[in-house]
Amino acid sequence: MNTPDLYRPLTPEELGPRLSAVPVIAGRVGADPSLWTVKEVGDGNLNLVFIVEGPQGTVIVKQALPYVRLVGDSWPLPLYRAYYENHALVRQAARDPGSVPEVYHFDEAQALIVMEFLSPHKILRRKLIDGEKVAGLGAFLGRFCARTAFRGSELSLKSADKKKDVGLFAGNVEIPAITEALIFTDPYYDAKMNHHTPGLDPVVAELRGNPALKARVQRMLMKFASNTETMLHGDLHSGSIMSTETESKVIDPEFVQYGPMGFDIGMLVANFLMAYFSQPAHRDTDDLAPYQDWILSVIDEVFSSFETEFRTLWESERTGMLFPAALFEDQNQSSRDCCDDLLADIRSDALGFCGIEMHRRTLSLAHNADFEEIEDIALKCRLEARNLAMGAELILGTQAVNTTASLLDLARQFNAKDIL
Ligand code: SR1
Ligand code: MG
Repeated sequence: MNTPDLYRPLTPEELGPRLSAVPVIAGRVGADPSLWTVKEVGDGNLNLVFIVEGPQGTVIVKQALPYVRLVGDSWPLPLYRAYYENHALVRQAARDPGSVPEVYHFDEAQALIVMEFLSPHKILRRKLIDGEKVAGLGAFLGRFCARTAFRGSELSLKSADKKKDVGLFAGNVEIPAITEALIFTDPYYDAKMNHHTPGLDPVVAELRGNPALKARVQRMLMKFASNTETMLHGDLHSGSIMSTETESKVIDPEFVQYGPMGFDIGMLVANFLMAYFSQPAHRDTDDLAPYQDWILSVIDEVFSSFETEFRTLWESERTGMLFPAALFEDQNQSSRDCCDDLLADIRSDALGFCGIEMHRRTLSLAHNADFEEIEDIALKCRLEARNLAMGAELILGTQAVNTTASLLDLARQFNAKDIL
């Protein structure tokens, strides 16, 4: 594990000499660090990120800071999260080859990961705000969620291996604690670091004044904290995806933990829905409807590709202790209904997590650029109110949303509603 006394946040000037001594990095970037350019480009909530460019190539260096960058050193955060992120990247690469950046080097003492520089990829959230499309996006993400969910669970892994892995990742305690507070708890009371657009007060008061909603959220938190079905990415939003026009990669799994299978897909869909609801502020009238339709088509693809891939893996890779062939196929009984039931449960969990993520991004500490970049505050308020109201509907489940078509329909209904 980390030796914190050796650690210090590195400057761009220090990185060259340090990394050129690592043969695998010198081989990728060039042997002479005086010919390298190193820029710190991190704009996320937690870490330093450097682009290191040399005559032979470019790499990305991500170094954990001992505190939350978004807040400052008043909120310390353990460096060991880089250790777990490295382990998560290795597992994701094995479970869905090509889906994540390749790791070239991990320096545990410096909490530093050197990895593949993705170019000309852009952060997906930026592309969604800018109205850019990505071919195959939903299919890729649905497959990623299915492969990591299935192959990280006891449907596939040997039970002893999975339990050992749960033990390993259980050490990443402060990171899930962020999610437990910022996502599941803070939005529903007047927590210290919260902020929201002032005009939203009546909608916020309604949410916080609804014990049934808070009870549902707490049940979802219980699942999140206590259910170790599979290894999650843990923070799968559109800022954790980088895309070109035709290719996407998933980055930043430092929120990795074992948790319920529906969590990643629920977070992901929430971020597409928020992109959808924010579009009237980012598009001209002519482009608006077609682009919003495209976002909904991505959600549709995410679910269908998730379910298709999950079913394929169910048929071909069910090698763990769960639903063994000995109980079904070997006795000439189909297990297809078991798979359908499990998928229905995953979808139902996903929609609950989705609604909660939609709430936290407008009420808690960490908001998203989709809404934050809207300068017209009255418009921002109207769009955020639609997002909050749909989130509540998904959490409470008063309307049956058991197909993707009904989910997309619900989004269209809220997109046309004047909540405020
Ligand atoms: C204090 S960290 C805030 C948020 O940033 C990360 O990307 C996670 O989404 C976390 O909830
Ligand atoms: Mg991140």
